[in-house]
Amino acid sequence: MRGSKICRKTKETDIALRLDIDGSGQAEIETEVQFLRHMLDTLARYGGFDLELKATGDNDHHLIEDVAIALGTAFREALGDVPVERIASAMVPMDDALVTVSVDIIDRPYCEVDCPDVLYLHFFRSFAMSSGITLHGIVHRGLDEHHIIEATFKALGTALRRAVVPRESILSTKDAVSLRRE
Ligand SMILES: [Mn+2]
Repeated sequence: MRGSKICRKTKETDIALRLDIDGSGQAEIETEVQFLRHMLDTLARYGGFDLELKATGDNDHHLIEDVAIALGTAFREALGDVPVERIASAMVPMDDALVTVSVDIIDRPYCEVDCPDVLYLHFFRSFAMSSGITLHGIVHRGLDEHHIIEATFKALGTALRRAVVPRESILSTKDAVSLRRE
């Protein structure tokens, strides 16, 4: 099992997180923001990750940002040095919304995601920066913000599930690219 545990406590937030990348999509999430719970549950389910999270914060911005940082850090640690498929995409429809997410699991943190909500845009950016992945998200169409954000989390989970599949050798024209900071 590729997994990791993170405890992250600041004056603003208190987060305990356990992530198993080779899980079965089970999430146990305790936090006061109902929509964040719903999105993390969606991410875990579509990603095939097992995720346990307890998080409190002094406001929604700090909570959502720090959960994303903890999750990204856990993701990076859980992957370790095992070569993976790296690049994957998923296009996900959800009622009126149609969203594509593409990821590259490589130490080139970048985030360009269309997101109608600034807090969840912050989530995606913080996740990309702390995990080190390249993350793009395109909203092809959509009317309902909830559907657009939820479709983006489904697409992110699906793309990550495809990208973390182990492979025999490292996919790169460079030599070994390690995700671990030495
Ligand atoms: Mn912030």
